[in-house]
Amino acid sequence: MRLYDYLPSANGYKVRTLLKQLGLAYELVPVDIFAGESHTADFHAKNPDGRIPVLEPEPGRFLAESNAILLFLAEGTRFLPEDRFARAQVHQWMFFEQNAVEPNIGTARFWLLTGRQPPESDVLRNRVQNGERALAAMERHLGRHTFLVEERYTVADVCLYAYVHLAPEAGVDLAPYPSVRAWLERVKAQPGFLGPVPPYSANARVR
Ligand SMILES: N[C@@H](CCC(=O)N[C@@H](CS)C(=O)NCC(=O)O)C(=O)O
Repeated sequence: MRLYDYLPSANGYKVRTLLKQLGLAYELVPVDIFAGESHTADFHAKNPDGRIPVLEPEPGRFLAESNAILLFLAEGTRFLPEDRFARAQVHQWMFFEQNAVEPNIGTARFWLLTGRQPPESDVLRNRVQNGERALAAMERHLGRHTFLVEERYTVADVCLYAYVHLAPEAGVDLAPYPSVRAWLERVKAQPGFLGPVPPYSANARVR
């Protein structure tokens, strides 16, 4: 199994976390997305969208979209409930992540850390506000639950942890969300958790 990835990506981090927690061996193929390596004809044949992460579970078969990869890997394991409704709740949180968390906290972090937007810009502030709204939703839920689904650690927690724990790097303060902070600690304490997300490479910066 191969994973095409750029290590500072939190989308890739989700996948690498689950691979480690499942004890699955894989070959990491580094892709320098800031040198255009994800927009070659060869890479577009793996993911027409030209983004990492991409999993090659067997030679010549490619799967993109971090959450699709997570669900593929989690199938038949303790990370994905069998009950239909509980599975749908896992999907609910993973759709929420791609809709409300990643485009706001993830994009604000990317812009800030790579100099693509100044902290005071209106577009950045808008992403920060939407990120805060997402964290407020999680706070309401996690005030009553230990994990996102069924009071147990699932692939939804692996997924949401990736960008939520990086919120401060996006200019989003986690102080107003004590239940989210307590949940982050519970997730981080899971056996086999990965260390920190590596910093962006120098070629990611525009100024
Ligand atoms: N929704 C996708 C987003 C993937 C994504 O945005 N990947 C970024 C790195 S975090 C990338 O490869 N960017 C390169 C590009 O857009 O050219 C996922 O969850 O996998």
